[in-house]
Amino acid sequence: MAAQVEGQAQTDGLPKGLRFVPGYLDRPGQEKLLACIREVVREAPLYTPAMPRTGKKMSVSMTNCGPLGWVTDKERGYRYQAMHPSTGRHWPAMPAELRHIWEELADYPHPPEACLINFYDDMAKMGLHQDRDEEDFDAPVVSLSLGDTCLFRIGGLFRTGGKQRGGKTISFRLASGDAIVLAGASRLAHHGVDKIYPGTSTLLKNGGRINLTLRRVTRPDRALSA
Ligand code: MD3
Ligand code: FE
Repeated sequence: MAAQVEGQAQTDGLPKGLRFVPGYLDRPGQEKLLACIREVVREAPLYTPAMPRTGKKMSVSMTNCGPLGWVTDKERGYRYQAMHPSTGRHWPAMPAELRHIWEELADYPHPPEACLINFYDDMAKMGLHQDRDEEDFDAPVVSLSLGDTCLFRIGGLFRTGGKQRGGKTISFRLASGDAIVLAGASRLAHHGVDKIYPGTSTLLKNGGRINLTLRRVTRPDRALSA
């Protein structure tokens, strides 16, 4: 891990609870997962979400699989819902492959409820933000990267959130097949994607990057039945 962390201080500011697993999926594993994602996208097409209030479109396109999916629009803002916003259909089921990855990495006794699929073209980025639309922050978030490498940035722990964006951040590259597990203190850290490095992977024929985030949304004791 240290070898892939850029900058002077390789652990300073790195939130506790973040586990970086470079090369978690080998090439055949990446291809198998990509085939699952292609099937999901066929049923639940990628769309470009809009930011709350301003209605400004994100540069990343998205879809989901699993019982719940993360969405945003101008009127209703960030939330989880059971239906795709343009097709009005339920999200496709969580592929077994993804449930297995969660079991291997999450160290959490309940299954994931949402897999957000982000697609980045060469120009796309994601500003610093926290993931706090979930009810259950005790569950980790598990992220998998496919395709072109990106420059990922993460800050320290901001207990109350929102007010300390000036704090130190560290940046490192996420390449195809890399996994990150965000547990404990790192679960509420600010993070974002500053840029994509075009042409760094041959996995996606037309280039770009896919990020999958596996998430628990509801508290297990109040879980929706699937
Ligand atoms: C740190 N996605 O979908 S993945 C997101 O590469 C998101 O598409 C980025 O941020 C991407 O919300 C980053 C790594 C990641 C995911 C969730 C986190 C880092 C996180 C949740 C809390 C802290
Ligand atoms: Fe996020």
